[in-house]
Order: sequence, then structure tokens, then C-alpha cells
Amino acid sequence: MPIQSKHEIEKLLDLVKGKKSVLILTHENPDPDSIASAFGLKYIFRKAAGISSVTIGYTGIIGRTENKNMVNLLGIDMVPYEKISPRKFSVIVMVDCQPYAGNVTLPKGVKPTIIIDHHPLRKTSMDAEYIDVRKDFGSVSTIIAQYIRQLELLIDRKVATALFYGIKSDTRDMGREATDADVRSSIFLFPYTLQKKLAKIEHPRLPVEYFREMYSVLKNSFVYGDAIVARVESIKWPEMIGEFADELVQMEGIQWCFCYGRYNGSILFSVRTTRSRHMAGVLAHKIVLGIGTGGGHETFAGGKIDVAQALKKVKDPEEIILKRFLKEICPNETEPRPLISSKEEISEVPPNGSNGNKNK
Ligand SMILES: [Mn+2]
Repeated sequence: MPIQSKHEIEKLLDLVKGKKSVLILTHENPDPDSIASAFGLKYIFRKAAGISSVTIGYTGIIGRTENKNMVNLLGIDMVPYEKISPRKFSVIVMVDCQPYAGNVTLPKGVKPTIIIDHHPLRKTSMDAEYIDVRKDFGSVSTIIAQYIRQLELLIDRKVATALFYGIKSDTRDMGREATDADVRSSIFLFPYTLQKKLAKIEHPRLPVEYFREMYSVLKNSFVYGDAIVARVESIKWPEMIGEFADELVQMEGIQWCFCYGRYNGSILFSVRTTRSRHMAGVLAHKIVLGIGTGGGHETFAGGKIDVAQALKKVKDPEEIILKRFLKEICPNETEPRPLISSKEEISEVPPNGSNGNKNK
């Protein structure tokens, strides 16, 4: 898909020019791509449309350490949805999501004027006044970087760093569904990035909790043929499902990963596949049909089930999504094998070090 023309971008700016206040909404539990897109767009609105009152709103939490560092180190002002009244804004923008996709909230009857996304276009999005939805792009940050370039705006280094990381993170370092456009936007942004801050975002100090969670996920992982399934017992932060799914699908011999667990009255799940042109998004949609919402991209997707709602229809929604996943992925029922067998010894005593026991 060609780059958006300057003329088209002017149309976007015309929709906000002279408006009192603009709300940019990310998706629930925003990831780096949606945070960066909102931050970049806020910058564009300020520099190119003279709008200073732009609020970035989000639902859920910013739980992943990388994302928290990104917001803190780059000074991105993110306002929780509970603290905003969407109806009071003159213009509402959605980035990296679309209405009714299940991962973004708006009061009844309130619609976004502008939608900029890279998930498959939904019918209900068609009545927005400005739609730039590029399913083929690896990230929305790529689109926002293109806008900055087309408008020949001076580049803010924090914005450049955020967008660069947004692209990097959504495409897993250009390895996941990245196109030439993503690469070109990255190269354009790179000279302006704040490398030290970026390193602190990408390689953060992690809370002890992270390692405990990782242990519990590995302990609960089962291999079914070329698929790995992990039921996460307690989700400490909602993004961890996707975070660990990204890790597990890297395992040799594995082509599919399904991670799921309960969080705040919902079942959250992530689907990953190493096979391109496999519709993880379609699969995510299919396995929650009638009981929840799901969707995403070719190789990575996710979804959510409201447990109380689902229980009105079915007895065990967790069992249903697992069964449906397995039915699609390994139709010839394979016996699951635990990733770590109980025979493998897990030491609960510290090693002896230099206390003289080593020759025993
Ligand atoms: Mn994205």
C-alpha cells in the first residue's frame, strides 16, 4: 500500500484543527505500538494542527516493565480511562484498535472520528471520518512515522524513540510480519533515537515476580505435537500472557503456542505461530465464538472472555477454548507431554558453594 499522500494527511489535520480537545485512545493494556502511535499522533496534532489539548487515554493497565519504562523514560502522559469522560472531547481517535474489537472501550453511542490501525478493517469502522487501516503493515508506529515524514515536521527525539521501539516491538525486530514500509520508517527514525533510553526500555531490570511467573508458566506448559500450551495459574499483569507466549513459540520444534489464564474476572489468551500466512487472528476469533472476543494478526493474536457472561452460556469456558484450539491445531489427538517432567529434579536447596562440602 502506498504512503499516505500529504493531501490525505491534511484531511486528518483538518478534522482536529480548531477543536477544543482531542482524545486518543489506545487498546486495553496498551503495548508499545499503541503507546508510541498515540504519542506520535499527539505530537503531530500539536506541531501541525496547533492543538495543545490532546489526552492519551487507555483502559486496563500498563504492567509490563518495558512498557512502564517506555512511558516513564520518554515522559508519555497516559491517562486511565476512569479519569476521563469521552463525551466531553470534541474529537476521538483510536490507534492500533477499532471499535467493537473487544479491546477498546467507549460509552454507548460514542464513536471515534479517526481510526488509524493495522488490524483487519471492521465493517463498523467504516463510518469514521478518517480511516487509515493497513493490514499489511507491521505496526501503526510505521504509519505515524510516515505522517511525520510527509509533513516534514521537526523530529522530537523522544517521539522518534517511542515510534522506533513501537515498530521494533510489534515486528519482533523486523522478523514478524514486517514490510518494507516498516523497515523504511525505522531507518528514518533511527538517527533521532535516544539509544541509552532505548536500551533501558528494551533490557530493563525485571522484578523478582517476573522470574517466579516464568517458573510457574514453564511448570504448567504442555507439548501437543508441534504446539505448546500453557495455562498460567495467576496472571500478575495482563500482558504477561503475550509476553510468555512470545518466548515459548521460540522453542525448537514448536509451531504454535497457546497461553491462557484468568485475570480480573476474565480469561485472557494469546495465540502465536511461527508459520506465516497462518491466520492466528482468525483462529483467535474462532475459538471464542459465542463466548468472548478475539482477533489479531497472521502470526500473533489474542482475546478475552468475560467469565460471568460466558458461564451463562457454557459450563467451562476454559475447557472449551483449549479444546477448540487443539481441534484446529492437532486434529489427530496427541497425548500431551509436560515440558518439564516431574522426574526432572528441581533443587530446593541452595548449592553448597565454598563451605567445604564440594568433595563429598
Ligand atoms: Mn500494533
